[in-house]
Amino acid sequence: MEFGKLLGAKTIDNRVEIEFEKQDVVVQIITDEILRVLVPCWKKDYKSVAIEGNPSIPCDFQIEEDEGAVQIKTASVILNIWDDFGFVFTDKYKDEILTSYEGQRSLEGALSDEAVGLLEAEGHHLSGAKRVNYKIQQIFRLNEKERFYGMGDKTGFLNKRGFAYENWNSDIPQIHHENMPALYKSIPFVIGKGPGYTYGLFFDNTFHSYMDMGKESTDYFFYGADDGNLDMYFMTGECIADVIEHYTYLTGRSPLPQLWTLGYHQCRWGYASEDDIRTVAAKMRQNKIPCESIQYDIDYMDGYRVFTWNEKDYGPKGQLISDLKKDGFKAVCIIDPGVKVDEGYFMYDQGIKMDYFARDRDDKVYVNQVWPGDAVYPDFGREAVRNWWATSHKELVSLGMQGIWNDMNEPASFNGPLPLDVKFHIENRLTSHAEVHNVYGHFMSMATYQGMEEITGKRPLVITRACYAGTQKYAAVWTGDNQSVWSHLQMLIPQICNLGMSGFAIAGTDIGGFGGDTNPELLIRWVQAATFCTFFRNHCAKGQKLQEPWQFGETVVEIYRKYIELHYRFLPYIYDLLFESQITGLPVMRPLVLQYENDENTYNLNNQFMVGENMLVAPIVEQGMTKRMVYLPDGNWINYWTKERFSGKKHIIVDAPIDVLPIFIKVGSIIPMYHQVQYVGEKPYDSLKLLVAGDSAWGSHYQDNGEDFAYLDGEYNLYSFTYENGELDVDMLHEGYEKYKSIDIEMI
Ligand code: MIG
Repeated sequence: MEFGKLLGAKTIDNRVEIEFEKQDVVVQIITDEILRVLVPCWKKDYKSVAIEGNPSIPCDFQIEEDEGAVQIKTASVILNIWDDFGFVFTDKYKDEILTSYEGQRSLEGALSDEAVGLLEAEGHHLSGAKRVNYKIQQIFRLNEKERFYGMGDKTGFLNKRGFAYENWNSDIPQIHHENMPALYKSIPFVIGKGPGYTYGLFFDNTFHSYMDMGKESTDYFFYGADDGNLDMYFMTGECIADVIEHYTYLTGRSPLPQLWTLGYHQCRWGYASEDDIRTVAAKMRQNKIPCESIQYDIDYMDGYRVFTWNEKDYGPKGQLISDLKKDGFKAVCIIDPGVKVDEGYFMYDQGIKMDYFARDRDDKVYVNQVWPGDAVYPDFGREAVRNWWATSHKELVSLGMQGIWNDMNEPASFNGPLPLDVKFHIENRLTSHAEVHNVYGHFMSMATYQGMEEITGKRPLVITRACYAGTQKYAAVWTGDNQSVWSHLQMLIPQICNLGMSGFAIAGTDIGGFGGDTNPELLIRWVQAATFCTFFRNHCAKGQKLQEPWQFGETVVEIYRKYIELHYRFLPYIYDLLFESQITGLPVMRPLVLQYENDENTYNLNNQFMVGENMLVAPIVEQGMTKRMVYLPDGNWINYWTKERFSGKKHIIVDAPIDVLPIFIKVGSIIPMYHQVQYVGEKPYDSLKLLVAGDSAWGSHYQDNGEDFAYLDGEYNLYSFTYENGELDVDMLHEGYEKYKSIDIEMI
């Protein structure tokens, strides 16, 4: 990208258009803390998929022009730009935060264009070895101490420094290892943390993009993309939490879910009939393992035709669902995007008639293969197609379906990748797969959310595998096809924490591992580590060892039950955090660095996490381990099980035999808990228990009907609790819902 000399600048409303000899740049002042820097080399009026509406808030800014330089100053940031699009962001004290790198990338060891061509022809569209200058590219100076967080579901560790990634939603059934360039999701958002500064960078471009966070060089990091604009949102903040708040202000927040969706779910790809499902459901209740749903994977459909029911193996429509409902089970089923090519099948016929499927370069409906064999791809970027898809959920809902799980929406394909020139739309604009690929899952989730909201009037449960920045407004996520290996249990913590710092407050992994055979120890340690996940599901693949807890004997059942029960006891705490998340964008599961960011011990802490601000969890994620080192940050902490007290800022060794998940409660906090149930709705949650940590403690709590949108009209309660001198004081910050009959306390 070439810019040349800076010639001048003009201000129009909140935009500063900077003219260079070769390529103009637009700086848009979104808020005092958020600046958008757009290099419109592709489209000047690009309408974001991630950011809906106009996020700009009028604010004062000053602009100063000097020869060959422009300075833009808000109350919080100063941006200086000069010739050749050199720039530096500083804070209001003029301390440097982020600076462009003026040198070239060092491409030693890079492949020739010819070699890259060969690799790509072979289908290596994620060739980590490919080192070229990208059509769209921005290089930044790298501080020796800089660390990076966020970036969605990328594998590896909490801190992304020293690794390189790609954004190209990819169905990867092979084992996910720590060096993987990409998985299912593209969230081109990173939080940078250097000595004394914090910032966020969101690159709003849906084409295949690349983020090298200091792997190629220790001097710089860079962003690259195959096409589109260079469209960067720079966010400043005093701390990581500020940056997350700004990012989720732009791209949206995970909406409050229905309470039951946060409970435990059991699944298997391979429950082949209603008998399988009935048996598993019955065993859940017999074994007294609380459970909300046995989720229906692809076999419930008739020949993998979406929105149909396999009556042969799953019985008459609606019967199984309504039978299980009597026992408190909610129904959740999978819906893939691929529509079977099959004349006479309503989805295919309707879609063809209405021209709702993507077309190839010759304008023929594009066909690839997925589960139903030959299949076509709905063009979800169009509103009409989304409306059609949304409405298509009606029959399933009338049968009792309460949640939808969207899979294969990278989009996945069995007959080679979809060519980049397959024609899709983004709203009314015709474009190609190259631009739509990374937002295909986003638009599908949007359609599903819309359908479930319109049809049920409840808060939709949509779970998606593929997504883009901003999809958190419509869907919860799971991390796809992990495997039953210890390294994937270890990865759960950084992966869920980074998804959380990327806006996805509702997320989980397949407990026990999806591929491969799990074993008793691994399954137990997994359910323990996942106890505070907001999407809490055991799932595994066809052909693998059965993975319900009772497959592993009575001891496993007992320990497994203990942690499912613990999850249910702490449901109000998890729910409270999701309520707060709508205001702050913060997740439930947080890395320690989010709360204690000036403490060096937290910078690279991959094996423990916080639940909100008041609970610290340190799971065992290594085979054979029964003790572990735990870092307790500033403050005083109480071991939840032993009640032992510790002062923080130190490492301790804690016992963790197979039935123990080490949990520490922060002194001074009050944590709400519910009584034990077998499923949400079994008994009314009409009483609350407060876990009071210390002689003087404070907490708050949110309560509503847990189902619909009445809370938006004020039908909720917000409590504030103060415990002092042996007495609990309850203050109603908002009163609009039936209050608890009793509130008890348990001192810890
Ligand atoms: O190609 O529907 O990640 O959870 O069980 C496999 C079958 C397709 C992949 C999902 C997994 C699901 C499976 N699906």
